[in-house]
Amino acid sequence: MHYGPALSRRHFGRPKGRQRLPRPSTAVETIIRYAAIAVVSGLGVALAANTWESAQERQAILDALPAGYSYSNCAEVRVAGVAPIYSQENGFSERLDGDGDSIGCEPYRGQ
Ligand SMILES: [Ca+2]
Repeated sequence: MHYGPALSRRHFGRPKGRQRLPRPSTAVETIIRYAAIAVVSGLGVALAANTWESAQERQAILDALPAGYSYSNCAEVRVAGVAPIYSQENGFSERLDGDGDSIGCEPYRGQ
């Protein structure tokens, strides 16, 4: 019986120096990969811009408060869209901060 190269290889493993390299990406795969990265990056930028805009609007609301004004309660703070409100900000009052951590009207505290 004759043992050919195929059988020898099966018995002794893959010959060294002939290991298969990963297939290089095709141009289409590369384009798709970069397009996906671009889309995800774009969403991130949009989200950051939106967050930044919201922060600007919130600050504008606080800046527009009359001097010395503070919100009566957290319902008012939330309706104004500025909750939570911090101790150094316009409109803050200690009555908005039941637990005294300098943050008024935190979510889920039942205030
Ligand atoms: Ca607090």
